[in-house]
Amino acid sequence: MRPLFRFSLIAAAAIAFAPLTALAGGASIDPIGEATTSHADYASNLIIKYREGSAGRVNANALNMAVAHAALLQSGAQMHYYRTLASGAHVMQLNREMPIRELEAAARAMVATDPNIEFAEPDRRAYKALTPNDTQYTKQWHYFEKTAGINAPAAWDASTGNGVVVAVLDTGYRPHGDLARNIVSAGYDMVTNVSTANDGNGRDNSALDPGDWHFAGQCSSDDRGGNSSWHGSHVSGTIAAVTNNGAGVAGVAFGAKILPVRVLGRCGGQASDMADAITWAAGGGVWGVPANTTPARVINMSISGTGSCPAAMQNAINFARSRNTVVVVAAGNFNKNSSGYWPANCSGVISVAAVGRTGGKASYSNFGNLVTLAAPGGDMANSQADGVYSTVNTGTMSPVGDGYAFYQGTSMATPHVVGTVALMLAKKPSLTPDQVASLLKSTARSFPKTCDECGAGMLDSAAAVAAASR
Ligand SMILES: [Ca+2]
Ligand SMILES: [Ca+2]
Ligand SMILES: [Ca+2]
Repeated sequence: MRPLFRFSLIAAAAIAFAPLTALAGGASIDPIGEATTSHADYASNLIIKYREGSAGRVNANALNMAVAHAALLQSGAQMHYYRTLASGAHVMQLNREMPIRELEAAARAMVATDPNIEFAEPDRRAYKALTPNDTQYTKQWHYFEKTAGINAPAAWDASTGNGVVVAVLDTGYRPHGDLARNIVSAGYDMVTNVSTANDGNGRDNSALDPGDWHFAGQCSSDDRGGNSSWHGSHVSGTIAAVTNNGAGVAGVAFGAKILPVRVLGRCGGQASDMADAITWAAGGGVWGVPANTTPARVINMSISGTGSCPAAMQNAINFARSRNTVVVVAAGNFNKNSSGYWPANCSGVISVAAVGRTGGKASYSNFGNLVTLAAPGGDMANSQADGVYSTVNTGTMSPVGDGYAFYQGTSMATPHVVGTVALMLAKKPSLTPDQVASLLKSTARSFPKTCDECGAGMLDSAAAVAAASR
C-alpha cells in the first residue's frame, strides 16, 4: 500500500464545489439534483500527466501536487499515487467514488492553474455486454436470458456482424422502419409461379412481400385458409433488425446486411426456385437473372418440406459451399426425426432445432442425429411472451403498417444461428462452412432441460464468436 497523502490546502483553484450526497447503493443525487444511476457516471481514479521535465513527471509519489489537491479538496476527496502508465501519466486513486462531472471540473481547474500539467481526466469506466436501447428489447428473452438465451450481449462486445451479407430465402421483406436500413438491396424474387407469387408476375427484381394470405381450400383440400405471415420480415428482424436506435427490437447481427431472396408465397414454394435462389445468393449465375452484386456469406432457410433432399437443392448447396457460403436451415416443426424433411436432411447444412424459454425442446421441434444444434425458437403453449419477438406487418392480407409479434418455430431458432454465424464471419472471414459448424458445436452449452437428439447443445453466441476470434 502506498501512503495516503494528506494535504494542507494552499491557494485553492477558483472553482466551487457543492457538497456531495454520499453514495448509497451505487446511486446518488448529484449537487444539482439530477438523478444519476449508472456506475459509468462515477470514477474513483484520476489520470494526470505532467509535462516532460516537470517535477510531477519525475515523481508523482513525492511531488508537490498542490494544485491538483486543491482542486479536489473542496469536494472532500483525497487522493494518493497509485501507479504510472507507460506514457508517463500517473494514475491517482481517490479515497471514494466521485461523479464524473465533478472530476472533470476539477481536472479542468488543474490544467488551467498548473502549466506543468499536460492533461488531467477521470479514469472512466467501460462495460462489457452492450445492452441495446431498443424500447422492446426486454421482450427478447431469447437474446439475454440466462436459461435459454443465446448470450448475445457478450457477443456484441466482440462483433456486430459488420460487413457480412446474409441471404434470407423466404417470403420476402417489408421496408419496416426497424429493418429497412439493414436491407442491402431489393434482392430478387425467385418465385416463378404467378399464383404462389401473389405479386402479379413471376420472377422479378423486387423481393418485397405482398402478403401470403390464402383462402380456405386454396392450398389444399384441407386448407382452412390463413392470414399473411410476414414470415420473411420476422426472420430478417431476428438476424439484423436496426439496433440501438431507441425503437422497436434488436437483431442478433445488427451490423450485417440482409439480402432478401423471395422463394415462398401463397402455399409455400418450390425446390426448383429455392435451388436457383441458393445459387444466386452465393454469387452464382442464374439464367435470366442479373448477377448478384452482393453475394452472401451465409444463407438462412427457415423452410421445411417432407421427403428426401431434392437433388437440385443438394447441387445448389454444394455450389454454395464451394463459394464458402454457409447454409443454415430449420430442422422442421413436426416433432419428428428431421431425416424425413428437407432441406434439414441435405448434406453440408447446419440444421437447427428449437428450444423454448425453459431451455427444453420446443414441443413442435424436429430432432435426430442430423440436427447440428438448438437455438431459441420459443414455445407459446403457456404464454405469447415465450415466443420469439421480431418485426412483422400489421396487415392480415396486403401490407398495412409496421408491427412486432411473437412467433414460434424452428423458423425462429434458425436466424439466431445465422446471426451468430455473421458475427463469427465478421471476426474471421476465412472460416469455411465446416469450420463454422465445428465451432458452433464445440461452443454450444448444455441444455438446462431435456432436449433429446437436439444436436451438440444450445447456441452460445458469445462463446462461438470468441472461438472464431482465436
Ligand atoms: Ca414476382
Ligand atoms: Ca416481386
Ligand atoms: Ca430497433
